[in-house]
Amino acid sequence: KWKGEGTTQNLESIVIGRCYDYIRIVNPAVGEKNCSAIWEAFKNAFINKDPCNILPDDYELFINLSFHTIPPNKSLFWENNQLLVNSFAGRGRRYMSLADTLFGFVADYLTWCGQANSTGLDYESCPTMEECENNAVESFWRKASATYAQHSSGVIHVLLNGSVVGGAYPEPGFFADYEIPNLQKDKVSRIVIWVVDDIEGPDIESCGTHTVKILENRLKTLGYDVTCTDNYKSVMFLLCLDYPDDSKCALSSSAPATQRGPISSD
Ligand code: ENP
Repeated sequence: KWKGEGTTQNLESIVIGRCYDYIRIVNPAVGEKNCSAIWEAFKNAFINKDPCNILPDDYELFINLSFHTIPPNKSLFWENNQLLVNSFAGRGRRYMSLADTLFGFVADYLTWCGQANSTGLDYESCPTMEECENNAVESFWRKASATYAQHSSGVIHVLLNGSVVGGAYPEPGFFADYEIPNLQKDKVSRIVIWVVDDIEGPDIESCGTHTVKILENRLKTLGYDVTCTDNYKSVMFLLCLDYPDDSKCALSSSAPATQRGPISSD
């Protein structure tokens, strides 16, 4: 009856399995967590309720049970480049995006919803944002985003896509609406913005232009120390893995000489 995809099959096994994978293998530093209680709290946020009347705070217990601290200088916010962020973050090894925290990890790429007057999940269809914004998935990410931003500290990183038409910094968007407002000014030392174009994509936005300029101005007005870099090299190297022959991926021919530096006397 809804326009969106239904609940992911085997949701319970996936959430509980991902929880154990996270606490035992991906990031044991978070310590002991009760994965079955985390699943129950997750499910109780939306089962037996009108699927269009789920609020972020319905996930409060889920967040309390799955919460852990986020290492300083490791937060990575983003828009419009989920796959790139997944590999760049390296499951928390390089950066810890929301999907690399336990509370984001268990839900990443999944769909879920319940139904009024039934304790069952709806595997046929779930409401889209157009049908109602207070749906189970949207409210989950609103709560998770706000929590993630509140607990981010040190140098904050933001990876934006300079090749998208709708704006590298979309408004409305999770970063604009739930993350920036929840950053704790006294815990954040600096905000580093990276605007990276797709290798074969157009260069629509850059630091200092269009929506990136709007973002830079907003953050500066809020009192943050902001820097912005176009086509940050580390991210480019990762993208270039799939386009080794593209001209944007050529390693500069002067590089070896530069690296060798001045002729040494020994
Ligand atoms: P999209 O639309 O590119 O990608 C949405 C996909 O990313 C969904 O599969 C979603 O899982 C998963 N996902 C991972 N983290 C988030 C998330 N954090 N979030 C919403 N979906 C997330 O991404 P969006 O909607 O623009 O969100 C980007 C936001 O993520 C940025 O604000 C960034 O800073 C933040 P599922 O379960 O829905 O399939 C917050 C909102 O980390």
